Amino acid sequence: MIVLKLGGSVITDKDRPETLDGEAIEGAADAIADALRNETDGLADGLVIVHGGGSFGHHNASKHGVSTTDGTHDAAAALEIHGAMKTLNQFVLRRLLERDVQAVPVHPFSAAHRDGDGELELPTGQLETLLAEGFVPVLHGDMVAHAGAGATVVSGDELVAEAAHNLAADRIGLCSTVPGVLDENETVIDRISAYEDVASVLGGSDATDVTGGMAAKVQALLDLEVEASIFGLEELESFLDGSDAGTKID
Ligand code: IP8
Repeated sequence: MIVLKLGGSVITDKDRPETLDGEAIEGAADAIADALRNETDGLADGLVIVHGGGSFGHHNASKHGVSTTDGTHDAAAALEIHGAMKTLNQFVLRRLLERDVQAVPVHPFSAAHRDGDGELELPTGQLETLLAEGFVPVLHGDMVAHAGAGATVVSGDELVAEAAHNLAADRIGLCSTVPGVLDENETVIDRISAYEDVASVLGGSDATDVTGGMAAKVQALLDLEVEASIFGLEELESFLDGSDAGTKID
């Protein structure tokens, strides 16, 4: 089983509020539909898709001062952020459905929560049942109930890590705007096994991103037992095929 994240910056124009990157989202949907049709390696037990926010959700969260740690008790603020993410989710679902991918939404606000230590809890019964029934669950960065903090943001990356761990995924793919993790010469690093090896070259995200950039992604993936890859959209097909794509993190 594969957990695939479509980066928010890949499928949206991150510099213009609530704007899709139509070509990118269509390209991603094509690659996913082809892989499922051809039953490529690793997809026999299904596919879970998670997408980020990009130009949806992040600016709403910034406006309300909400992050993964700073919460809100204002339901209107929570709904505005959740609503933006649901809008993007609908766009993604529609592109997949047009290609006969049996994609259905799973909204984390209605499924997950954080405990008093901020730890994310994502129950798996719903995902397991959807997978067993042949659906492709599509989750997204969202708001979640947070004990002691109201509601906070949950990032797509956190959901990927939690879903992959709980469902014992075979592989994780993070489809990003860059072809992999880059070294100081802008060359893709083939493999990362320890954070110290890359600490000096990893910076934050350029645009507004309340949930962290490449450093946070690599750290979270290193903490997991599951093999992960970070790659660009042009390598999504290879990743789904089971071939090497971008940077492998294990
Ligand atoms: O783009 C964040 O998801 P991400 C979603 O995966 C919100 O960090 C609500 C800002």
